[in-house]
Amino acid sequence: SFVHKKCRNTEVPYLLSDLYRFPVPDEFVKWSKKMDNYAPKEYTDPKNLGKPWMDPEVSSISKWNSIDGKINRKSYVSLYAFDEHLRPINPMGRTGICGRGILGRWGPNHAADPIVTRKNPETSALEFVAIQRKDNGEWAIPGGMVDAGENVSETLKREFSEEAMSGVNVDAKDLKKLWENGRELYRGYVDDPRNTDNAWMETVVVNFHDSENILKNIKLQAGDDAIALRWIELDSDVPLYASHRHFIDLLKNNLHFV
Ligand code: RP5
Ligand code: MG
Ligand code: MG
Repeated sequence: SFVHKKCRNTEVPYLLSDLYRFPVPDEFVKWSKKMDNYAPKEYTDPKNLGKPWMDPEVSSISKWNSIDGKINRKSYVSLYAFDEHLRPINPMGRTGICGRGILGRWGPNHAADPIVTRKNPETSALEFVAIQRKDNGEWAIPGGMVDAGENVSETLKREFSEEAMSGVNVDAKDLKKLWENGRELYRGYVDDPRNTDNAWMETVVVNFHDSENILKNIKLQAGDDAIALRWIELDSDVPLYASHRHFIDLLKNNLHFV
């Protein structure tokens, strides 16, 4: 069964910090397995405190495991439990660091990942739009966080627009057809390098196939936190961010539409 890995990496410090994760061997990831020497450091990025997208302290949040006004605090994985400080516990197990890290929310941090595909007119290979992330330089699906009060279907389009079309209005650009036939591939946990014992990424992954070659007439361009953009073949083995390789594999097993 699945064991998260990228959020246990002890080779590099935690993103934008000089802190290293406490090493957690594979067989000790599950909380049910006792690990007496487990002593993860506590980290919440000080630069983010007070930002509008940051949660307040746990003591002022009451609607765990539910919809809390405009914020979805439900996990797609399971009901989550709490540690002795009343902080949500990562349902996939130990990560070697506690606190919120660089993430804004305690518990699940919801994102959306649009996989936009085409058949390359010259090579006939199936390709998807990938962006290069500014934070760690890895290639990734152009996804992003669900804003407070936003529907996931809006997040998918907005993030694609911001990161892959440098902010062009996705609806005005005659792109309606592209968004019409989204196919959901995944809904759940992401093995994101930012995850901690108390805060983790979850996402909804939807494939939009450009069967009518609408994007041929539209300028794709890296924007926001993306520093480069390119079409990558589904069959290529370029390393991808977080669980994105898994999401591409799910798509490859679901290609009856082409
Ligand atoms: C990943 O982080 C998700 O799969 C999504 O692609 C991304 C969202 O975070 P940001 O791109 O906003 O940093 O876990
Ligand atoms: Mg974004
Ligand atoms: Mg993003």
